[in-house]
Amino acid sequence: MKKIRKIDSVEMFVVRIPLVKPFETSFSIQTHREALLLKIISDDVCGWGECVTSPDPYYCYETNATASHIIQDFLISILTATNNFTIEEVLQQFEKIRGHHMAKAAVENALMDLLARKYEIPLFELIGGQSKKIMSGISIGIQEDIEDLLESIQNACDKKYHRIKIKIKKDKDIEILQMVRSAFPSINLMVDANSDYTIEDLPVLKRMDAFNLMMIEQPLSHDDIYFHALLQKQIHTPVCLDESIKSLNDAKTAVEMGSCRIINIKQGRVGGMTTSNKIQAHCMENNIKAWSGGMLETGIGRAFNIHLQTLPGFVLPGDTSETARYFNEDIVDKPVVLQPDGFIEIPKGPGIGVNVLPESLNRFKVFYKKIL
Ligand code: OSB
Ligand code: MG
Repeated sequence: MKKIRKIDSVEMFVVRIPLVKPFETSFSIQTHREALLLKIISDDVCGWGECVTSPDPYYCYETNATASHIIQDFLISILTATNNFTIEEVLQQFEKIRGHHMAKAAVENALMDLLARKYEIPLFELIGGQSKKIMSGISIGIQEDIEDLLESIQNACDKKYHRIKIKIKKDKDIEILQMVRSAFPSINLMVDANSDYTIEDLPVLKRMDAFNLMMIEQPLSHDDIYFHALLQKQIHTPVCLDESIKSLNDAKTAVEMGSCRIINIKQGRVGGMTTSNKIQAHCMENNIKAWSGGMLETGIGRAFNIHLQTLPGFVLPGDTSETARYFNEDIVDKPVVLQPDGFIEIPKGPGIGVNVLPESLNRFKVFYKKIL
């Protein structure tokens, strides 16, 4: 069992990086990625983690402020109270804190990177994955103008993205899908509603069956599992859950109830790589397809998502896009780029394989605190 001896230092940063274009969903318009980062050092080895929270609680209840509170006032004290520990042991202790999976994931991620670097292996090896090319996927925000949407889809096709997801919301759905499908009859297409509908909207959700979509992601409430099961029984298009799955137990419940045929595993949302690994294994055993979601992560979180997809349950392309799709400049040394066939290479080297650039970190930094 790979162990960490003792935590020597913990630092927290918040960086605020402008997006190349605002990103609109049914719940917000984002112009920047404001990311809370953790740097943990043990025996001169350093690991980085990124928290997938935002400043606001519109995607889920956690925010940068709640994560900062939970990390500083609870999680780090658990870490410093033990020596010679495995990550599983730490996670077991984290369980006494209810929820706050994003805060927990940030700490777990930093420990994962640190542990892989300590043993000089790439992160995918630490989690038991197989080296391979990673599929790409792009998530296109809600566009004011249909021409802009069609152009973004064309650009994504030209880059050979393996699947295209478009954000929808009530009254910005059927008409848009008709236009997209007539312009692009055969692309791998899916939609993400970010919880904008209720079961009363069944008629409109049924109409989406006409568009040969790979799936409808999170149509109903962010905390619902029951009504998604009713919905899945009445539509042909696979339902994919995102917001509703915050833990292994949620995934088991959804599978048991038939609430979805696909799960979007965001490692940052479910508490980290370890839980994601368990969820993908559970999906495989139950014929549920999984893919890796994104939260507009910087190069740090993006690298974790890439390594995660070396596990066999990740059978569908995820929201893993090029760095340049979101940022002109990032805080790590290796941007994510698409190969001519649309695949992504795992960054080489120990740990997550990318390194934080101190100068860029400093330039985008809006907050810093030495916690330990
Ligand atoms: O619902 O998947 C989502 C971004 C922020 C919050 C929620 C979601 C998203 C995305 C973009 O769809 C995913 C990405 O490219 O990182
Ligand atoms: Mg989603």
